[in-house]
Amino acid sequence: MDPIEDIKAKLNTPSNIAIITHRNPDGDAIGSSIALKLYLQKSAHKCDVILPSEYPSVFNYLPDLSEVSVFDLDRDRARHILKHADMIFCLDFNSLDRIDPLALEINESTAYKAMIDHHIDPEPFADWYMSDTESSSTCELVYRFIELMGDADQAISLDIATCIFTGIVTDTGSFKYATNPEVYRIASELKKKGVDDYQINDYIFNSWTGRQMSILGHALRNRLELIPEYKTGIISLTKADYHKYQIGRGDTEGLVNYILMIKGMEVAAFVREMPHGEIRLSLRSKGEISVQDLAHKHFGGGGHKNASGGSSKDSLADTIAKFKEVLPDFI
Ligand SMILES: [Mn+2]
Repeated sequence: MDPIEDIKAKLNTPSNIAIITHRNPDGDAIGSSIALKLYLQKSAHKCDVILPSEYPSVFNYLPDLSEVSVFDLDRDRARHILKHADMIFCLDFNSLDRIDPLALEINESTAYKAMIDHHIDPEPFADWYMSDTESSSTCELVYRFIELMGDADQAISLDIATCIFTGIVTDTGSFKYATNPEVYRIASELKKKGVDDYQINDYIFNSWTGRQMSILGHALRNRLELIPEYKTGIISLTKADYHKYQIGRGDTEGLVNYILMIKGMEVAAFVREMPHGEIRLSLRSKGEISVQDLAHKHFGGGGHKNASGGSSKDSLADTIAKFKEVLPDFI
């Protein structure tokens, strides 16, 4: 049977549906989750969105955001939703370590699990998959899912369109990367629905605080190292930086991308020593250079070819040294 017919059959009777996305949810994670919820609700399903951890306030404009359940803040409510769920949709992640403490609950649940995602190598924990690494975003896939269900034109409200557009804009950096012909077609359809693309871009990208700007200034002025022979730049932040600048969740979002704004740079690394001591890496690249392979092989990470991340148990200095050592193999 056509996979979409399977899920259509499952969705034929009103169900309790939990929609889960990854930890530290971004615009694609939140946008796709709420879009799917608003869509499924129209068919008399009872839907709840569960985020493993808190969301950035940048996305406060999204419809229905106040209704989401945050596992870190209210475990009882999230557990209650999962306990009564007949179906669980897993959006914008494909391995259970992306939702850590929630993974246990998912594993124990006997609900029918459906995954909609665009990352490589999905783990086989779901019953139904819509997985496409060529798609820009999970939001693009949710749009296509609604189309395949057969009622995109009627079902996609302005609220749903706003959610979907948000994920596309965030995962493509406003149509700068990871695009494909479909995503422009879908954006056009969403615009026809009345999406205020200017306003959404303004909310997402012109939302810096003065403190965040100071962190960026410090990082670029004092913590940027360029290695021209490898077309690579590294920004590193120490635990002391985190204390001095009171750096919190989301404050360093997008920092790594500044390196690629320097002409000739093709690899960007943002390496930081988190306040609790863990070393984390965010990696970006241009063209055929795969930072995903680098992160996968040496830093226990993954992601996409041009945008990936990982972590290290070594010190900050040793992690940077190791990165420089393995770098030439991937250039
Ligand atoms: Mn995504």
